[in-house]
Amino acid sequence: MKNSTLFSIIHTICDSKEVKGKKHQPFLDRLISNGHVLHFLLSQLYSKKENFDTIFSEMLELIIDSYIERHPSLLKRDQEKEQKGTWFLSNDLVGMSLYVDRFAGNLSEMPKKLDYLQNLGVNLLHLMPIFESPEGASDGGYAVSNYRVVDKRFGTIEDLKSLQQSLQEKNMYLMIDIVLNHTSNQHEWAQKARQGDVYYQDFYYTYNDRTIPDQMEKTMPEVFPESSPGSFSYDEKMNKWVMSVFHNYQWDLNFTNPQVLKAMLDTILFYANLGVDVLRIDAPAFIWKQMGTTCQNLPEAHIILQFIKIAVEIATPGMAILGEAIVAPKQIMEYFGKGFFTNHECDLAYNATQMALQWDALATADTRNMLANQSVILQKPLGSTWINYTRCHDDIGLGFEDYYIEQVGYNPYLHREYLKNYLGGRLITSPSSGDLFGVNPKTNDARISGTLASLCGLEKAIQKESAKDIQESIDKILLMQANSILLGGIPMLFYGDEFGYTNDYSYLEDAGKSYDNRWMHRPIIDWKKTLKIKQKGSVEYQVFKGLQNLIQIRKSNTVFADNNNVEWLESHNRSIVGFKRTWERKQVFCLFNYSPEPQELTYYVFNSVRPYTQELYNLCDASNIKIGKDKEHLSFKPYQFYILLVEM
Ligand code: OTU
Repeated sequence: MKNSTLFSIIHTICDSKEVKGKKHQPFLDRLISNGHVLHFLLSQLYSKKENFDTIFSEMLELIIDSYIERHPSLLKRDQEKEQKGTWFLSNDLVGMSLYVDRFAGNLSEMPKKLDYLQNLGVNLLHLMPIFESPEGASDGGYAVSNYRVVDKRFGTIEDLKSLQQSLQEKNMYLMIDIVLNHTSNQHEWAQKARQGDVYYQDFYYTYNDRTIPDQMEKTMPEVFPESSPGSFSYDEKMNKWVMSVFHNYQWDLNFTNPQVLKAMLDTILFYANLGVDVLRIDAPAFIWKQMGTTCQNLPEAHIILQFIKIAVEIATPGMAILGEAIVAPKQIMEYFGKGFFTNHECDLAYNATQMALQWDALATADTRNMLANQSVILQKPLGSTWINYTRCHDDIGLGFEDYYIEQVGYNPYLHREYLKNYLGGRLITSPSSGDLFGVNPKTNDARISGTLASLCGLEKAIQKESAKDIQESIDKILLMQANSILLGGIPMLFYGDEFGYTNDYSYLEDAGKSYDNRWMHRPIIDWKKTLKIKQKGSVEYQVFKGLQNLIQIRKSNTVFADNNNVEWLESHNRSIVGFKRTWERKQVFCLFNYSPEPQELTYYVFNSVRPYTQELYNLCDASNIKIGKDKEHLSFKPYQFYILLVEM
């Protein structure tokens, strides 16, 4: 498209909507300078469509309308974020994911819980899906039947708006999901498709017989092999097969249809105008399908994400995008955008590789696999960041590469078997009480369910009434949290973990949940139990206080902001892993002992700072440690960690 043509389209739409003059100049600059990029991205997807020009104009209109609708207070917030530089890299951010109903009852109760969260240090709130979803099975809200109506279980859109207000007043941030890949089969589009409406059948992938589904299933991995085998379901009413990669009630949206992208972009910008600060794009790896492939991580999926990102940058620039791509390590990296689109795809991604590797280290007392994988993880571009976490609402997948397992001398098959047995509750000698999830006998694949505390041994320790084991599990919980809180990126806690909730087996009584053991680690909070965080010496007190202290340390040292300033260390002890973070005139050594035994680390690790100091300041307990001779050792208790500051 010629410049003149593009600019004239943009000016015509803007003029007709009174978007002109000085007041709108920053927006117009963003629109004009990104117009070609939008056009280029969209044309890669749909240029062969007859009505491509109309589609492009409609997308522009949507972007302009969303800007017009943006509330002045949000425009101001956009500006403030812009002035902060890249606001989400800050060491001040700490998040928590929670289910509104299971944590607080409903949305109108949430503002009352903000003091509790702030006291812990949390200032970014991730609400698990709250938009309308069917009453029975709904995959915890990830089967959306209406993207604009808050489910009555949680309250109303007004409740959501007033929660956003309260957050904004307290300088806190809001994160919600857009479930982009699929809708519930109860969504209006699906309902119309089932009634035979061809227009809406084209919103999904529908087939008259099994010919194409059979061919496609040959290369598509199964996501939920136990509860929803295969990737297609038969719908009796429609008398057609429909693609349903996740559960059979979650129908995959057909993004080869530009109307689908338009409708989803519209929703995304609607969420942005609710004041959402971070938008979690659910399952982005799956949004484009092609025969003969795994239907994951395809180039077009990245194009869609880039298109969304550029649209958001123009219309509602304060909203950051988090891509929930839980895929192979190298593939996760691609979601930050490549080449021209570096830092213009997803601003944030889950550090799923690191998360799984911490569990690997905990189960084996061997950190070499974690260390080996850093060469990939450290490729993250400067300007994007990680969500670091030990647990979330999903299972733990052992998605790291076999290559590195071999490199450190293990047999990948046996190594994974061991991890599944140890963490998944199949080994009597293991302190962990988790369970296997998504067991696939065809591929021998399985993931792991269980809360942080139960996987760290607290559940079994309490059953055994062993004070020693209880203490050890608390140490493990804090070790795991410390590792992910101090690494570059935003730490995302999972509700309940902040005071050591063990597995909740009540889901087994609920037919809408019993088929999915991920519910064991999605507890219903008993607020009487949270009072125990004030009882000195209690498990809850120790876990909460320990976490609060770690968060405080992160927040009060800018060295923990994500400036790609992480350097992993050679510890010469396979149980101890550590990294050094450097910023301005400060260096912090973070060192973690993943072993149940005491360990030693030679002072050699600190050689680089000897010219500046003979002492290290331990931020964990405000003590000083003298740097000994090379041949002397710094001692670690089982599962102990150090956070050692040096000023230069
Ligand atoms: C996401 O999950 C959600 O986090 C899950 O809770 C949903 O069930 C799912 O999407 C469907 O909406 O797609 O890219 O083991 O790790 O399904 C990763 C399952 C996803 C999850 C995986 C994940």
